[in-house]
Amino acid sequence: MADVTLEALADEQRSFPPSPEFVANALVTDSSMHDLAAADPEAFWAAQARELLHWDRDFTTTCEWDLPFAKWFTDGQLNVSYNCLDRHVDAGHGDQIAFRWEGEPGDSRDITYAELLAEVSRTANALKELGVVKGDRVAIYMGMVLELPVAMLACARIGAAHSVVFGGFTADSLRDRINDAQAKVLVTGDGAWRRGGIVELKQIADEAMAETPSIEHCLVLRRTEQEVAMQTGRDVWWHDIVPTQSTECAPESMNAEDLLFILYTSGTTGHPKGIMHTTGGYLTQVAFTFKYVFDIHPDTDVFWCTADCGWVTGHSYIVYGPLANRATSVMYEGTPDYPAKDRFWSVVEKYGVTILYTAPTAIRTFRKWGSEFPAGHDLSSLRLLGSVGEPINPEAWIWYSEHIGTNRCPVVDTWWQTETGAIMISPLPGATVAKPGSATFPLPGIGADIVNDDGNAVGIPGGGYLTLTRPWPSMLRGIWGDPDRYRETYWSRFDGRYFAGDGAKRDADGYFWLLGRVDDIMLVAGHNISTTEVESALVSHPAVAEAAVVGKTDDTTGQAIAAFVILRAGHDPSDALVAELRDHVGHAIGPIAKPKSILFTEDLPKTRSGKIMRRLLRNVAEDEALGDVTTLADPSVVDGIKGRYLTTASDED
Ligand code: 6R9
Repeated sequence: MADVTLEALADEQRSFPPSPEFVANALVTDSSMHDLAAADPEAFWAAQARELLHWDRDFTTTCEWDLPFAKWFTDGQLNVSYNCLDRHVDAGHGDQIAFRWEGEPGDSRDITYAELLAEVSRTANALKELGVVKGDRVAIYMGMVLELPVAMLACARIGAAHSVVFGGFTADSLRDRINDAQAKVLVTGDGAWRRGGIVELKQIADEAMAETPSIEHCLVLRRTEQEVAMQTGRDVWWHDIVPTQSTECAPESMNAEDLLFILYTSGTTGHPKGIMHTTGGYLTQVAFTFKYVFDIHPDTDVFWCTADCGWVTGHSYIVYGPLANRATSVMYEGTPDYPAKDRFWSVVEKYGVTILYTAPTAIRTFRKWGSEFPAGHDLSSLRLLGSVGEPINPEAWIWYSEHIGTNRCPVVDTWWQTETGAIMISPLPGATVAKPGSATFPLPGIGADIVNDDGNAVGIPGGGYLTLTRPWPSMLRGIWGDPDRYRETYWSRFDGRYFAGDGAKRDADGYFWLLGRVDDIMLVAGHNISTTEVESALVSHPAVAEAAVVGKTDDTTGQAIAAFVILRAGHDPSDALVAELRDHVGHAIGPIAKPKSILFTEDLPKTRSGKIMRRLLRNVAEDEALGDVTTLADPSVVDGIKGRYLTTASDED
């Protein structure tokens, strides 16, 4: 990969060391943990596994590596729900609040560790009554209600694997996921609140269940209270079967390599991949990263991860990481703009949130709406901020740090994937000097490297493909039912290395910068140009809230850059602004990176987890059919852009 954009950002880099106030109470303040792990990564993980978790039976082997299949702590035994609940209650923390739940309509509920344990045990007994046994799969299709983590933990308690399907997916998506996993029970709700309206979960589930022969029962939670159809013999109300169960349910002692869950990720093509995560290694790395990346002090912190439990971020940092560490977390049911654009900040203020973990798409949207929304609330409880899901543009990082963190809070930009299970590249907030836009360094015990097309390490500085060089405890154990696809997708591109699909570079100081999916990287006049860097250059202009760029076929340069730009409040589209933005990018990166066309738009096509879908913009730019749009959050967005692109996009020069 040519390094045309590599030096460009160098003089814009600013360094943010953690403040002395933060360092004074931080768990990690120097490089000793990195050094310890580097000396013997396996011994390091074995020590973490024993320190952070309770094992019913200790393990004698740490890692068995039969490339591409890894096993961790194989002969150890443990139960995930015991580690998340019972041991804290047994240690006298039963009255500590596990979740401070905020409903979208404004209702709320606190649940203590003791209450959560009781609720999980009752639900586990109810699942047993519905015929679920160890080794079965249970599909969960719910909104962000407390019963969603309860259902996940209930599965873990009895040794059934869960497959959570995001509550915004269609009946077809739900049906395909149920059938692929052969789930026996579906847990859902009557409906879910979304911006004051109801998502008809049960109705959608009924449509899906018309073609899912493996489903024997459907457990239905009442939340939105509209009429729903209940099929006799198959469908059971939660309130009829759960509350009457015993609160005693012995946790099943599981082997470390037993399946904990399947989570489907769409990938770029074809049918979704059921990513498999197992018990001991997953919980070890999730507990470790939650503790040290978020510098958790369980007696005083209030942690809030704004993701949905339908994504891996929700699995690892709403449910398993926080509970394994006996944290108190906020869980919020709704969207950031309901009933008003300050909802997040009112939640932070109401619960005294100390650590906030959200996504760049949200941060860019807040920046677009304007700083008056956070400014109207007391955010002084915050002490640490996190970002996940996409590269965070330096400008968005700085806005987050200034307007949400009021220049006091470190920002941790955390790189990881559904497949990695837990955070892989991230600052340790009390020890790492941050640079806005860089995820900084691999965590202790993680091996990451950047290679070129031939698979050779590119050195420092240098750019190319991000790879992982050795197995890690929470790595995916495969794709459900498809070992060949597992090998082919992740382990065939570079010999002996895991290929993440992301481009990356290291600057002269060795900091990692994620450059976007390699499928999106543009080839202009023989130079590889990363989408992330051009988008970040656009976002660094004061008029720009958000930008997406794609390569479009061009007679002279092979590909030319087509940009789609959302303006910040108070700025209007004009030809003069197009020229100004092109110059701005040329100045920031180099003339070769200037977008050939710029289209102003109100919205961009995004996945339901907020990632920009550049593939669809590429189709628009090339005037091609759109292809698969099932993972799109709002399909009308692309049609809108398409109509305007074909009539107004002016190819300059
Ligand atoms: C956790 C999650 C994974 C892909 C990943 C990368 C992008 C996530 C990022 C980031 C740059 C970060 N990504 N975090 N890119 N910086 N801090 O998002 O999992 O939904 O599987 O997506 O997201 O492209 O490969 P998942």
